[in-house]
Amino acid sequence: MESWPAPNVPKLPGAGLPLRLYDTASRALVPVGPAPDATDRTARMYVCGITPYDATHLGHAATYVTFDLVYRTWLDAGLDVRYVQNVTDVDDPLLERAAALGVDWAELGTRETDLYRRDVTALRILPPSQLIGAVEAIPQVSQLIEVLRGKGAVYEVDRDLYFPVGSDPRFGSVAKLGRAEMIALFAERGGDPDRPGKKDPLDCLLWVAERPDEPSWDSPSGKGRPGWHVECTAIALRHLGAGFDVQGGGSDLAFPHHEMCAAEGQVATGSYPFAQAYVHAGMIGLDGEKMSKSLGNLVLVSGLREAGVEPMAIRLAILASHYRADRDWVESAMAGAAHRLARWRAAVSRPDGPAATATLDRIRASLANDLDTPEALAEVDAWCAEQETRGGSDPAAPGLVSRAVDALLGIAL
Ligand code: 5CA
Ligand code: ZN
Repeated sequence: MESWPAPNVPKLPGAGLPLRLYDTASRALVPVGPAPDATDRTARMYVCGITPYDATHLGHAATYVTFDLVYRTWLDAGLDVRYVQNVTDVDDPLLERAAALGVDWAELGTRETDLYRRDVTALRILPPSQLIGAVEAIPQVSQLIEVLRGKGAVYEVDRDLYFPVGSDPRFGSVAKLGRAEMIALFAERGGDPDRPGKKDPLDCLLWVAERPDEPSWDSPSGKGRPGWHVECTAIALRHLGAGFDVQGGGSDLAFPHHEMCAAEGQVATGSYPFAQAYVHAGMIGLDGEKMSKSLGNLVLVSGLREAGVEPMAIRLAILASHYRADRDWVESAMAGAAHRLARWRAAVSRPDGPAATATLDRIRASLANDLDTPEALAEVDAWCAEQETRGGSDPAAPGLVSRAVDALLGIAL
């Protein structure tokens, strides 16, 4: 499907550093992207996209800003980036929401996806190389199910098709949870551990057979629609290939979603790992609860924009804390971010200032170290403080800071 317009990314002198990120599977900081001596200079990333029924709340925004920084850091290091994102434009939560609202599911999906495009454009998030809807990926999903069937990794329960997690000896290696915890999270996050007829409570749906009043498509498995996890497995394998560099999303996706994607992908291709690293952003909450439509505690990017909040201040507020921290959205963060933005703008609008090459080096080092944005912001603050107190005589410095903040943090001053 159509992506969104790309903001300009200014060129910076020199080159950025190789990026290290925290990998959920190995529970350690690992280098991500091609090794410095690799001949293929393309970094490959898949980030789980929205289910278009409650876009775009600040939790979504924080997660996509996080992976936007991964993209920008890779570009700065001189890499090519192939970035794929999906839109889950058919799935139970979307169909349920559409039914509750009395609107057509496809219309709801289109409307919310359009709103998402506008919000991420305003936040200066770089568009993925490909934005792929679940509906348009149905041929790839069907194909993948046939491959799994050929490996004996598909069975039927009342016409629905399931993936037996036991077919992957590495199942569990992404989130590394105990069985009781896996079953509890599976039930909480869209799974059906108690359905009679399943071989293992954790087996996940691959194909939902046609149901009354629900959309369905033809496939070798009969009429129906894709299950959730296999959508991302199929899109990632088709557009990035097995063993791509980063699978990303919020931490709510580590289990079951990324675990299931990995298991399906590993069984289908016979190779391990499905992704080199699994990177997860913390949850944004409000008053101690995860932000989500079901809890009715959403702060929408579009709502803030309508209230006159500048998108760059929203972005700066997100960057003020580390991406992996679960955190509450607090009203006061916006005031702090607006103040910081005004201060940065004043500092770079002078004709000269203190030399900024070392500031650029330190911003690069902070980002390369698991996207330490609080540290990166502190470096810009420090340069501004110097500008305010002593000033400087380097006519190139304000422009360099402005371009660094734009290229690396996505903040247009
Ligand atoms: N369509 C699936 C992924 S294939 C999905 O999870 N959609 S979503 O709309 O629920 O979430 C979209 C992205 O935002 C996911 O990466 C999810 O992990 C992330 N996300 C959802 N809620 C929050 C939150 N409160 N804080 C941070 N990230 C969130
Ligand atoms: Zn996904």
